[in-house]
Amino acid sequence: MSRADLTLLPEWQALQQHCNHLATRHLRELFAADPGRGERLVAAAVGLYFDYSKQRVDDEALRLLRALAEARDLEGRTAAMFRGDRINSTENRAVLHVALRAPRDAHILVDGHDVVPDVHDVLDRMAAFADAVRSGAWKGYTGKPIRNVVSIGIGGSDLGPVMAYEALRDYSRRDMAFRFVSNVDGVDFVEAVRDLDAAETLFIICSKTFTTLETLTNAHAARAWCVEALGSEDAVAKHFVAVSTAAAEVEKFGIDTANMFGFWDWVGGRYSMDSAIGLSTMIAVGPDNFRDMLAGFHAMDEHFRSTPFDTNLPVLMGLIGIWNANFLDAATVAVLPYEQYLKRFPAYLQQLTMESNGKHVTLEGAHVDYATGPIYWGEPGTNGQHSFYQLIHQGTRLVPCDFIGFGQTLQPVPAQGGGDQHDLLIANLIAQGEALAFGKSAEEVRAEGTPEALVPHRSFEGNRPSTTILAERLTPFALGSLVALYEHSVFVQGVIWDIDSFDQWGVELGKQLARTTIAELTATTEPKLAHDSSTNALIRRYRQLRGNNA
Ligand code: G6Q
Repeated sequence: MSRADLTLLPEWQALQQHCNHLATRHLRELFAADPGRGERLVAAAVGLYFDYSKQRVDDEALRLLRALAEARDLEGRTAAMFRGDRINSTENRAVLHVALRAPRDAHILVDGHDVVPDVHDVLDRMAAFADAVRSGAWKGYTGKPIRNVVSIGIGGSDLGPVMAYEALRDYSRRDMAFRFVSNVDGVDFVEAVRDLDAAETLFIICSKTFTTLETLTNAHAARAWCVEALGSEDAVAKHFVAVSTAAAEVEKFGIDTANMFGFWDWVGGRYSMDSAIGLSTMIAVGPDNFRDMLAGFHAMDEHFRSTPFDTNLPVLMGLIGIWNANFLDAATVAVLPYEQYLKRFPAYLQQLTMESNGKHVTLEGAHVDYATGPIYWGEPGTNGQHSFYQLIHQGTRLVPCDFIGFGQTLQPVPAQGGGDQHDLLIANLIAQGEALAFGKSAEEVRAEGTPEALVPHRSFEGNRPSTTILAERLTPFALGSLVALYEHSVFVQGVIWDIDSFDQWGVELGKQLARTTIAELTATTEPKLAHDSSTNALIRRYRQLRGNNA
């Protein structure tokens, strides 16, 4: 049987049947029938407590999901990834972000070459450079130490560093400014540098290919800004470093490859925050904290590759995602960190999950006849509670939620009336999961004395699934383990769906399309347009608005 025939697998069909049966049972019933459910349907590893008891699964659903994973050879595919096989088949590449956090004494071979020493060479060079910048030993062109770091990159070369910097801000050098520029909208660059002294500013140009339009455009703007402020081209050597796999392109731009930190084609952009792409993170938090983060990633890698499916966090998360997306027909997942430092985590996960699993053909190129990657979105709690939670509680769509919280805050603030503001935060997290699962029946609403006309409006059906992830404290280690949890859960789902989670042809398309249009927008004489009528009209309208034809 071809791997494309997912929905014909007996395990899939058994899941479908079981789902039809389970659909009639409310989470209230599942909890009532099994008083220990809340302590049984949990798993803990690498400092993360993972409560999936409020998902609409039972033991049989979980057993069938594990059987499905076995039928799709999840174990074999995982081994192939860790072994360095070229599992990114459409790009003919190995997928080895796990090598980025492998300890020094590990051995991981790509085409017979052990990549672990290469990884540690770069990490050591990054650490030496980060220390030099942090200590002031690295001087700018005029002899001043660096106080501002501006990381320029986009997509996978931006979202990870931004997220990690925000997440680990409490561990960062507060006497330095860290800024991130990604958008080709000049506003992004101008606002990032407007109050900075070029003599104290280091630009890190992050681009795997070093050909990305946005990044190169912003890098050129940065270079012009720096050279103008410091009065010499020679300043570039002291104020620009590059992170890339493309040494020739870096040189072409004018950055000495001695100031380049490399990585490899077996690191996908969205899986690269723990490679040299994380140089800004390392300068912000220091090499020791960066290594703690890598240790968190690695601990989750080891847990993932060696733990039986029934207690394996990424496997559970991935399989529950399959259940929700394919059997309960949920089109989205809301990621709701009750931790302000994780405010960019949902944006980061959007790329990780949607660029990886937003695919409609199998590895063999057949069109899938099942849903693949759901839409990920979210905001930190409690902010979201005052906006979109309404739809999650009482709307007509099923929105499975991931709640993420920590036992200890990094910023204790005594709350009026006792406790800490953090207790209020986590009380909200726990209460939301409870309300989503159990709802509030019409009888309960009536019993509160609600007028009959309002009872339907104030009732909550409940039965809305969520997972709650708790950890002790947001440390670099915890961040690494959390990111790796999602990375591997994405992989698990890609294996079940039989898609290439590591290519991104949709992004490549965007990289090409604008190149033709830009010439038409900026031509000094009216261009001959051969697009569809809407595109032609938009180009003409923009040219008018811009004043080209004036
Ligand atoms: C990530 C994607 C994409 C990529 C950016 C930037 O997996 O491939 O988001 O990271 O397009 O690419 P460069 O790093 O090559 O500039």
